[in-house]
This record gives sequence, structure tokens and C-alpha cells, in this order.
Amino acid sequence: PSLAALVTDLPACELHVHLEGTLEPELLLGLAARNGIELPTTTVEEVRATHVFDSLASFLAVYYPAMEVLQTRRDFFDLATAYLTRAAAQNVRRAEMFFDPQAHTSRGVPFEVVVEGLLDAVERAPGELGIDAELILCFLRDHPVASAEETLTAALPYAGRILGVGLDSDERDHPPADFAAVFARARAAGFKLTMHCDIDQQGTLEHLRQVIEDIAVDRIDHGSNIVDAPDLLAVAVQRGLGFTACPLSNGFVTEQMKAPEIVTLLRAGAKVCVNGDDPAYFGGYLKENLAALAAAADLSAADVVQLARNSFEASWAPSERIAEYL
Ligand code: ES4
Ligand code: ZN
Repeated sequence: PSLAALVTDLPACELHVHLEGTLEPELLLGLAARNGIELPTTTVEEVRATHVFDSLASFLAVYYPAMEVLQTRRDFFDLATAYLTRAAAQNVRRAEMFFDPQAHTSRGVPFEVVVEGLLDAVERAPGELGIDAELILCFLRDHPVASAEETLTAALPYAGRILGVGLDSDERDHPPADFAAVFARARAAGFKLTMHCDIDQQGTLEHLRQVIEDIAVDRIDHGSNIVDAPDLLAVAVQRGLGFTACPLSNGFVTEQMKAPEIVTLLRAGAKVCVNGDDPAYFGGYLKENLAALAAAADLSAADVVQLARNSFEASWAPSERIAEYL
């Protein structure tokens, strides 16, 4: 079979998708109508025309305002169900999905409305859609640490139904170390830990050092600039740490897909995998990302199979479940 057919058919696991980043223009407009919200854009074409990004900041300036259409428990259910339906159609067998509660609580939507709506979709996914689903609560790193602490406290009753915690939004001037105490408390409550670590400038390998050595995360989101720190990479490989690469979004927010770095990680034996990130905004879901990377890096069939295998091995599924997926 062709490489394209292999990419389409391979079972995979999604480990880096922001549910709010799966808000397609059609659903955005539908939720606005249902909730009586007037938007500056009224057609799918007009919404898509706002999706022009050349930096993380330019993306976030479109991303956060769009979330205003998400108001009710049913809205959050519909968002997650739409994503899980598309993922299942791409042969994604499991999805560990990020959500940003502070982006909703900060505009008056109760934490429980967000979480209960998403959990409704998660609990229905295996039986109705044939996909296993889990939630990862992300703290917004450009909000105060005290707000992350409050959010974690609100999440404690859901320990066991929310699998892990993460850290996203604007990384500049917001190092992982600022959140060390929040993450220590989350770990003690039973949550798995991951953090976005993607900043692309001189000196910021320090962020990777913090997430690996000080915070001891269970996975790293992005993180491909670790190829510039061979000592840290060796530790990550030895620990079997997962790296969730997102080529298409990197192409917009860092101006390159990081294909050579991803290949270096793969060849070094790191558990790197390919993911969707914000698929409604950056032009593709998991499999479009895998196809784009395969083309940019001239990957072999064996490489593509290894990336898919890594996606399950880097997941937080119980080991006996991982064995069933593979
Ligand atoms: C994000 Cl591309 C990206 N970077 C940081 N935070 C995010 N949240 C959603 N997408
Ligand atoms: Zn992300």
C-alpha cells in the first residue's frame, strides 16, 4: 500500500489536542445562534478568514474570543463529541484531550458546567463512537499562579475522572518553575503531569531542564528543541518520556514544522508522536499532521508505524490496555 494509505489506516492515539482548538467554524456559528450571541463574523468563510497566524500571540488573540460561544453543559458536550467523532473516523483509538477551564471560568462559566459537559462526552465515547477518551486539565500559564491553585482545588473532586494536568498558553516569561508547587499538589492528588515546553529562543532550554529535572513531568508537549541538549535528551529517552509533536501548528507559531528535530527524536529512540493540537485553526487533525510530517521529512513506512506505536506507548492508558491497542 502507499504511504498515504498507511497513514490513513494506522490506528493511533491522540495525546495533544486542545478541545477548544477543535471548535470548527460551523459549530462556532451554530452555538452562537443557539445561545443568542452576535459575532463579528456570520459565515464560515468569514470565520476562516480570521484564521491567519504568524505567531502564538496572533493565534491566541483569535482563539480565546471564539470560546465565548461555549456556555452550557450541552455546548461542551457537543464540542467534545464533534471532535471524538472526527478522531474515530481517522482511526484514532484513544484521545487524551486538553481543556482550559480558566478560559471559561474567567468569563463566568462555572467549572462544573465545563467539566460535566466534557465528561458526558468522554463517558459516552467508547460505546457510541468506538474511541477511548480522557481529559487533561490545562492551567493557563499567563494567568496568576493563584488562579491555577484555585482551579486545581476545584478539580480535586474529579481526580480519577480527569486523568492529568497540563500547562499551556503563552510560555514567554512564564517558566515551568513558576508552577512547581501547583504541579506537586496535583501529583499528590493522583493526576499525571505534562507541560507545554516549546519556546523557541536562546536560553530557553532551561524550561526543558525544569520540566525534566525539577518537576519530573510524565510527558512533554512539543519539546523538540531538546535535540539541542543531548544530556537532557538522554535522560528523557532513558525515562521513556513521551514528546507530543504538532507539526502543522508549529508551522504557524514557530514558522517551521520542526521536521528535522522530530526525526532526530525518533532516531534517538524517544517516544515522540504526532498530534493535532488546534486542528480547527491550523489546517488538520492528527492524520493530516502525520501526512504533512511524512512528506516534509521523507519518512519511511517503518517510521510512520513507529510514530503511531509511540503514540500508544506514550499514553497514560494502563499498560494492559496499551498492549491491547498495539
Ligand atoms: C496552544 Cl499552539 C498553543 N500553544 C500554547 N497554548 C495553546 N493552547 C492552545 N493552543
Ligand atoms: Zn498545545
